Amino acid sequence: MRKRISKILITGGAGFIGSAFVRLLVNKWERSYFFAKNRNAPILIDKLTYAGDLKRLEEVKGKFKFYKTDICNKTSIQEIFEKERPDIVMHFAAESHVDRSINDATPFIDTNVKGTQILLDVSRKYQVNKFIHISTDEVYGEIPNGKFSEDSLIKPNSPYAASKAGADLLVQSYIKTYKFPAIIIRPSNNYGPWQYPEKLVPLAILRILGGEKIPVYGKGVNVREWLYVDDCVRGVLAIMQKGKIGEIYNLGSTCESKNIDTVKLLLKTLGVGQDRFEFVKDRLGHDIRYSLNSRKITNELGWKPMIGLMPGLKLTVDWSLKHQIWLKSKLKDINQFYKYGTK
Ligand code: NAD
Ligand code: TDX
Repeated sequence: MRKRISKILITGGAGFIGSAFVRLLVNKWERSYFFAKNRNAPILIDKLTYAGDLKRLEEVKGKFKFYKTDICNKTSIQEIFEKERPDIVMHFAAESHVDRSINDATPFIDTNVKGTQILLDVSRKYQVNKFIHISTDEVYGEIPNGKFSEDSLIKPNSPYAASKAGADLLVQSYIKTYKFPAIIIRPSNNYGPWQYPEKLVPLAILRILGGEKIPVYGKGVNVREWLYVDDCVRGVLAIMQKGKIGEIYNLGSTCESKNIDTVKLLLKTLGVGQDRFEFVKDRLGHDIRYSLNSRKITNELGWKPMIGLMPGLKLTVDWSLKHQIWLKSKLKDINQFYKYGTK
């Protein structure tokens, strides 16, 4: 008998990381005989907020099913589950930008906490086999020295991080209370093609392309662990396929860099002067450093990051130069959000 391929439902599939995961799935499985026979195309749910964009999925057009809906709309989510009966839920959908959460936490609580709870309830009702929750390293809070392991306490600082931590706690409560088959993944800072240019790396590139300077918060000493998005989604796929139910997996690159160094590397890659940045007012409550111990996924599942920071930034700059129209199409929204000229 021919093996049936799992039906995978992906929330936030039109977002930066979700779309990279969809492209990986489709490109990987397109080559598979079973995929072709069974036609189990991935099912995407996305509200298409300012951050969602189907252009990210043009190269796999026609190879997924798309529902434009809000994960907070329980009726709509139930209808989709009733119709599609997914085996696996990959939950990427979220409000994802720290600065926006500092301006207004409301959509963060709605989508990240309430939306996750609705998705958990509907997934439980329809007895999915696996629920993969995409969390973040930010739930642990900041760590001036050392590294967070999966056993570290969560101590989120920004409203964004608090909303993601709330979601993690809900997932863990469902695992314990209902033996719900979930796994939590905590990736570090992602960057790469199709990232919305509100985040440091694409924003910096956009500013340089516009002849402006890169705004660096505070003194630029905050450290982030940079993970190229293709490495991230390979890790997510490995966890989806082989991860242990009920577990948490950190997903980091070990590529730590101070913001000022990251910006200088970018300036070098872009081939412009090293002075094309300016220090601006610091982010409120700015976490000084994130750093993950990701030995568990490497030891248990054999995943390792393959793209270092220099080559990753080079790939990102090359992609950005070819996709300037897309990046610049977000300029109005970015300027409206940041309001003042140089940000
Ligand atoms: P993103 O902002 O690029 O994409 C989020 C997607 O979710 C968008 O397509 C948006 O339209 C959709 N969405 C938002 N609210 C929704 C709702 N209520 N209903 C349905 N869809 C909705 O985010 P991203 O960078 O791709 O992040 C994906 C996930 O990974 C998030 O859960 C985020 O917290 C997590 N994460 C991101 C990073 C990073 O560096 N970008 C790092 C660690 C973890
Ligand atoms: O203009 C800027 N200047 C600047 O100095 C921006 C946008 C950021 N920064 C700094 C703040 C951070 O220290 O750069 C660092 C990275 O900032 P972001 O790109 O906003 O990411 P961060 O706040 O670290 O959060 C990211 O990683 C964890 C993602 O946005 C989250 O979704 C993810 O969970």
